[in-house]
Amino acid sequence: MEIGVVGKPNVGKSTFFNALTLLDVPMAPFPFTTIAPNRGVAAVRTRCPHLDLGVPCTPGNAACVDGTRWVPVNLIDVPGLVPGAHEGRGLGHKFLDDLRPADGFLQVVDLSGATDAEGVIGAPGSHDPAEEVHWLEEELVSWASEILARDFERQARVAELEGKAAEEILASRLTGLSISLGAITTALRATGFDRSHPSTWTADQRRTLARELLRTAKPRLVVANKADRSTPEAARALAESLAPLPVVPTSADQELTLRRAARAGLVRYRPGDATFDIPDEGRLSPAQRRALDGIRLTLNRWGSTGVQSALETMVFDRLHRMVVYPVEDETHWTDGKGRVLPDAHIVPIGTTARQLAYRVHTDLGENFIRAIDARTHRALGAEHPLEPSAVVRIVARR
Ligand SMILES: Nc1nc2c(ncn2[C@@H]2O[C@H](COP(=O)(O)OP(=O)(O)OP(=O)(O)O)[C@@H](O)[C@H]2O)c(=O)[nH]1
Ligand SMILES: [Mg+2]
Repeated sequence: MEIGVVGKPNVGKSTFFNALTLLDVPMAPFPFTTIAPNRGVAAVRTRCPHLDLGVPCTPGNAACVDGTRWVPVNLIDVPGLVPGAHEGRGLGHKFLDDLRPADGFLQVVDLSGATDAEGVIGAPGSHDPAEEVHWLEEELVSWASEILARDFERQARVAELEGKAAEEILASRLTGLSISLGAITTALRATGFDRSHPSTWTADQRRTLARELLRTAKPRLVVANKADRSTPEAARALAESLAPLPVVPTSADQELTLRRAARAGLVRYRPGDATFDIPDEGRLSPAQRRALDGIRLTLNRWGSTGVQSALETMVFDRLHRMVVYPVEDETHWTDGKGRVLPDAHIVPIGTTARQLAYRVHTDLGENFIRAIDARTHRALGAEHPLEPSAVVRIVARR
């Protein structure tokens, strides 16, 4: 799974990305600091099932800290997008194409309203962050419409002659865009267009379809950043004007400071926490102390820096994902080497036992006999949808 961090220049995308990945990509108070996409690994939290088993786990892909599993999620930080990006403005065309594999978009905006459409900093409140959410959606729709449009009519006519459904043509046009056939069907139904004659669709209709496809297959969440320079009232007003799009206020800069300070042993802080503590005040410089005082104000006012919760809201609420744990031994919850709960997989809610088998290994999927729920020891058929946090043994023909 991959999530794109998008937005206009200078709103704090790279800071947000660095806070979540603890990488060191360049950040600076001017537009177009990022000129090529950055890829990194963030993590979402979930309660580790080893707490139910009563035996410590031996995590492989996802660290376990005090009973919380940190399950990896890929992030892409792209350069700032400006109005006209889909026509190639500010190299926008290339950056949009870098977002093809993304399953969803976190759009970072400057909640304090100090950043204009080109990323130039002005007075707080001089720009309405809702505006860029609207124009960025139009850029994304234009970009997706163009992908649909290329050679569409000719291909659609050929497909009609061969008796293929519109879904098939769309799926072939959209390969590499991480849009499932299910999402295509849903989007197409929502438009009500004539599915047997796609060659008759107008450019306007294709745009409507592109909009529907993005809505279905690429969920968005608005990260209202620089909250430390704004107010909860401003966040509420933005959320109201953008509803039903979810808005999560953040202070990426402060989350990054906290994570770095925690890594250096200067504070005790777990990402997402509402507080931190300082084991040894004497180790802090006056500047560090001032920064931490400022962060405390944010935490008191907003509950957390919001960064971890923005990512988790995206993964669990917007992308409807859950975490499941395949094991080879349903009694001890171990793999073949005796490791307890070694792997955590993020999968769509509703994933069936056989689908999980395929994810673990194609052979397991093809030779699937049944699965066993390690909590209840009940057998699960191929089409049985798994529960969040399920621990499952897959039984396959050898
Ligand atoms: N006050 C405040 N400043 C922030 C916050 N997050 C980022 N900044 C500052 O905003 C400026 C831009 O940050 P970047 O992370 O480089 O922004 P970007 O969106 O990646 O910018 P481009 O790559 O140029 O598009 C830097 O000076 C950051 O320190 C925040 O939460 N609060
Ligand atoms: Mg950047």
